[in-house]
Amino acid sequence: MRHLLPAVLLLAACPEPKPPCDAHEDCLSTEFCVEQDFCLSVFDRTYDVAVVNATVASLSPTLGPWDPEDETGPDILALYGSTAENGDICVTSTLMDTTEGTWDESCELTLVAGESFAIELYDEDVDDQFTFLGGWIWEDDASIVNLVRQLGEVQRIESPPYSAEFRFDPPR
Ligand SMILES: [Ca+2]
Ligand SMILES: [Ca+2]
Repeated sequence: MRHLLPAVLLLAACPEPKPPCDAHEDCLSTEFCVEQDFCLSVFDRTYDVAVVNATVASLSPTLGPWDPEDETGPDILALYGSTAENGDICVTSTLMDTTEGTWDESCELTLVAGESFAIELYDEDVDDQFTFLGGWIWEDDASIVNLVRQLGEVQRIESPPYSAEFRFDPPR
């Protein structure tokens, strides 16, 4: 018994190992399982996030042509990120004259617990005016954890006639 105490003290001094996992469910509700190996917190972490493509209606919200002046299609862009004041936001480039588009770009976003995540689609007009078309919001931490748990996979959301595909890639 006399020799036990120093050994216990030595163990306590070692850094605590990350809990091992095979699946996300093995982690805490605010964590995700990395490479079936260890759990990491979803929040206070920076991801590479992309809106991969989007589709909007063939008619404008007023049910007329999109750009009456030149009779061209909508000029779509996606704004995505935190809805909190001073939260992280990304904006795609604008795809001209199309109701469906694909982006080959991404942007870094830091997720913070308690902040909602949203994807919003806009039509860009002359004089830097933007018309909101449609969008989606993930309001609670649990739904955002679920997005991150599909890390690296293209995820799809739709509310006809609007749809978007997006992807969270691993933290850099
Ligand atoms: Ca146009
Ligand atoms: Ca336009």
